[in-house]
Amino acid sequence: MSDAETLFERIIAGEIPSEKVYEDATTYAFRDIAPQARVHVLVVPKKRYRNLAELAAAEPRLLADVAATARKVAELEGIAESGYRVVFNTDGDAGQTVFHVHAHVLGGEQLGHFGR
Ligand code: DGP
Repeated sequence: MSDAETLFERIIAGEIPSEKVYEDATTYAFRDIAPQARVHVLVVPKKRYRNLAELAAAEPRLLADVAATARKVAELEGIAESGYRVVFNTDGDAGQTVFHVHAHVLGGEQLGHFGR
């Protein structure tokens, strides 16, 4: 992977503004700029991996941190009881656009079934 900073590294560093929802030592959560549901928050590990597969293989404990932050975001946003969706778009057919692994936390309304 190139050493060039990704968009999300610049957001984590505060070089690009974002609407922070939660932050801890290893993860950062902020609102998606183009929300696809009433609640749409992105959770990123501060350390960059390209996608879920690379994160899971290299640092499963950091993946667990991302999952814990997704749960924390759901609690903070008041959707933990009503239900929510967590999505990791991974490479081409999934339409991943930012190659710094991130979980989409979606909810706050009845979500349509996903697929094509
Ligand atoms: P993906 O397609 O899974 O790689 O998701 C990337 C998401 O990042 C997409 O839903 C839009 C969001 N996004 C892109 N640029 C920005 C930005 O500058 N700020 C914020 N908050 N979100 C962004």
